[in-house]
Amino acid sequence: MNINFEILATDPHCGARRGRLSLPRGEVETPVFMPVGTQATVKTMTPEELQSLGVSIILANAYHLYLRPGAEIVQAMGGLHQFMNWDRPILTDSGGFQIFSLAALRHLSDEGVTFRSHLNGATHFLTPEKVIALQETLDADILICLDECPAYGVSEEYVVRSGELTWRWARRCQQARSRWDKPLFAVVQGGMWSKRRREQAQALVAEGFDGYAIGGLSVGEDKATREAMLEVTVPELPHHQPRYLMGVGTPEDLVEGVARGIDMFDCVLPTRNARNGMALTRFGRVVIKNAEHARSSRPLDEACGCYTCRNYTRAYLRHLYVAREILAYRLLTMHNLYYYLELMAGMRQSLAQGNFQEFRQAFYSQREYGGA
Ligand code: PRF
Ligand code: ZN
Repeated sequence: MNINFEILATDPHCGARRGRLSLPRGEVETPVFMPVGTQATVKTMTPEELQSLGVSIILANAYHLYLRPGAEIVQAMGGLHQFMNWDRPILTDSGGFQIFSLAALRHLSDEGVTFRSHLNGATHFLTPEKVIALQETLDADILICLDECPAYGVSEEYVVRSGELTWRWARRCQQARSRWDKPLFAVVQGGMWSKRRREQAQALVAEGFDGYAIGGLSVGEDKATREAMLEVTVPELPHHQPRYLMGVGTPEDLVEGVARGIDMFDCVLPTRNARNGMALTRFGRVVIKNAEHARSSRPLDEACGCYTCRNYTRAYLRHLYVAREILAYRLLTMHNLYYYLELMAGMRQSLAQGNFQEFRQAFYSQREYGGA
């Protein structure tokens, strides 16, 4: 398929660009943050709440839905969108990463990967062909190739052989597609070796995918290494196609990723941290259980327009969190997602107006001098 991705503006001082991805289920303005809905739910949020936050696309995970409830059940319920009552686009990750991070007793062969379910220990065998069929059965809007994400710190030799496997699997994913109307992204691996990143990107680009994901980052490396890997990988990718940085990250990672030419992001950080009592704000992190908030009549952030900040004090949020009330997780998730979406919207606006560098500077000075 020829993916419908339009570049609307670029920044002359860095790789940042503003774009629009048009999919049958809706338009996605980029750069975009995709909230993580691993198990066909963005934890604690209803689809209506996500829509009111301005979420245009979410992520789901083929591996998790394959294990539970099973793709046949989702299909019988009318597909993933009808099942979860979300009618906007969904990108499904292949599960490549989860198999390597969650499943027990993995065995890799050229043919595919055998592993034990992290839920009940049952043995499963997944191939590139099965993973594509799975994502088509779920009726996802963007599909991701099966890849191997090498652990941080493995040898260069391992990364080379693993990268060749990821490339062969990507080719098989490409051939296995029966629904050509669905964009398929390949995953660039290559560990922390610039040369291997470049080679892997070139080899995958030669096969002609609809977009490119950058995997194997935020696995233990420092920020400078992560940024260096982006700087060598992105220039190898076609300008006119979307680039997706998988599972990365912090607000700084989003700003620095955009500056290096990334269009799409996902990360559990805003939703997971919310459930751990951490709010992310323009000024930095707020640990809501801290005693300093016990009598605070301030919201998390005075200037935040989210439902939580418009209606609740830190004292109340702290009380709910300490008492383990479910509302605490909901209210903090709502704030964190609002903050991430606002940050992306701010970057898109600054790119459209030609002042992304000023936006980037303001982002850092707020964090330095703001104080939470
Ligand atoms: N591969 C896949 N999904 C992923 C990753 C990867 O390397 C990562 C690494 N940060 C997150 N999600 N398929
Ligand atoms: Zn807020």
